[in-house]
Amino acid sequence: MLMQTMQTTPISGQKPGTSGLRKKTAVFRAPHFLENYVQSTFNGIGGVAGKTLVVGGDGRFFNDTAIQIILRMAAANGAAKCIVGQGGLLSTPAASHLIRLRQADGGLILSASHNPGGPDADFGLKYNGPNGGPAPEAVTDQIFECTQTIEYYRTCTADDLDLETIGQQSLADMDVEIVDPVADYAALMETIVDFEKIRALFAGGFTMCFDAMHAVTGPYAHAILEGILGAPKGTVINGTPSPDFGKGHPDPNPTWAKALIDKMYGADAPDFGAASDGDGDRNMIVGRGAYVTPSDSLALLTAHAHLAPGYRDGLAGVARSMPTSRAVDGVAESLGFGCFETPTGWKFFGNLLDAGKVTLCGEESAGTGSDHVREKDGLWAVLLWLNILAETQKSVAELMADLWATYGRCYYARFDYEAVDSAKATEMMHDLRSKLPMFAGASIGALEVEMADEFSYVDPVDRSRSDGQGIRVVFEGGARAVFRLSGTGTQGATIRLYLEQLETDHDRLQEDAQKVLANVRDAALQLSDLEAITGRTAPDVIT
Ligand code: G16
Repeated sequence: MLMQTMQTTPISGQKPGTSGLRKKTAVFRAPHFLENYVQSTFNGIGGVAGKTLVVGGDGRFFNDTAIQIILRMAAANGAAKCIVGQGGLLSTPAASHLIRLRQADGGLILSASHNPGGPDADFGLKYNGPNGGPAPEAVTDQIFECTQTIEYYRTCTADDLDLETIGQQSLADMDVEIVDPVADYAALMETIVDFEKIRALFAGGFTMCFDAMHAVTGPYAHAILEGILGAPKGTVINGTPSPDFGKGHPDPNPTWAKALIDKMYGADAPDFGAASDGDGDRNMIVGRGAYVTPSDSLALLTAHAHLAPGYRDGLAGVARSMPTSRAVDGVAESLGFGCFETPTGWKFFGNLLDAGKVTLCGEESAGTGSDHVREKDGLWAVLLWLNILAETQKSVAELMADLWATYGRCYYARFDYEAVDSAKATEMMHDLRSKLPMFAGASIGALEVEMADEFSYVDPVDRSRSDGQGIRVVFEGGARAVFRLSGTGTQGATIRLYLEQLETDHDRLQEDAQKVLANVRDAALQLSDLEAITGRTAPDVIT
């Protein structure tokens, strides 16, 4: 085996976004692109000599090839050991757990999350630190700096490793252990939720449909729901991971999981429906005729978490990203614990979780999680919901109606304008920013602006500061509009417009969300000039 030092030069466009580096697959496959980024990651974290890394991905096209490249580079950079999911598969939460369980020094997770996969679709890579969580900004900044000065990368000549056979192998002086991607994760879930109660629920005839969207949660859901918990065969649909996700878009929302939504709103709907995304960290929850927004799901889980063994002693606190609806705030206040507001990006929850300030966190982008790992966790959310359904013996619709009757309902929607010309999206945000001082007190249509600003965050643990984290306009009467540019898109810019309206009138808790949000939508479009500047008259996706 020959150790090689390959000359290279910096490649532009290697700045990590909200969650690692995401690009078109063809970009990642271009000469030196992946190698430059992997070496820069190793350099940015102070080298990997003597370290143990977890490596795995969501099984999308190029996953297997990229893993072999990473393993050769890790060996050539002197890593002591790589722990790899069988077949190169690890869901993002399972990878986070494995890093923590094995006290590894970090991990490389190959995924573009909910983005489609395939040679013409998307690929991604991110580094998670020893706490199992996505690298904080200080580390990703360091990695980016290394991408701009890189001169060479290290690799070696070696045959591809057999990723299918569980057990020990070696690559030069590095140990490689291939592990069952599901077993440790399933064992962790059993310590958190009441498997006995859920088993009894299924044994009593409770019905469910879990859509794995041809992505990584298939094997996890088959093993846990149909295997350990005894749900009938067929409960899990689209449960075999495929490199192009069955040519689908593995994003668990009403647009991309429409077949599941139709089933749940049709005759003979099961009691409970759920879906997860490409890498298994997102989730969608839907009851019979009752879609639950991610923000509401966070509030519901917060209100009832104590029913699960893992949270029996109560929660230390909760956290949500700024654009996530304020539904959980009321629950936290009434239960007497803190509610933190962070920028978008799971990495911002890491310090709060590590410091024991929060137990649960969540985001409007279909992510919920807890201190059991340092990533959001789709299947965990589904299992916690099942635990709550088993304990309360109520339907999803009943649980939501109770929650809204107690705390009011935060009607909520997110409008995504995708692949917008980047210059125009930047212009719109720039204009909006410059007009902010004029907004307070202004009347826009039926609404009056109470406060408008650009969100900045100072981490309460390490005092690091993050500016420019979204523009928010709060109106009198519980309405709010938030504008952000996505940090996960791979084509042009994606403008996200988040709309919210709190309703406490008990007679108005079952209205159509889009109708309730019409005033705040109109005000937001007027304030931002979004349609005139971008030329877009409608969002591509509403979730
Ligand atoms: C990632 C991050 C989330 C974030 C989401 C959307 O999720 O981990 O924290 O909310 O992207 O980010 P943006 O609005 O910038 O596109 P995932 O599931 O894509 O890894």
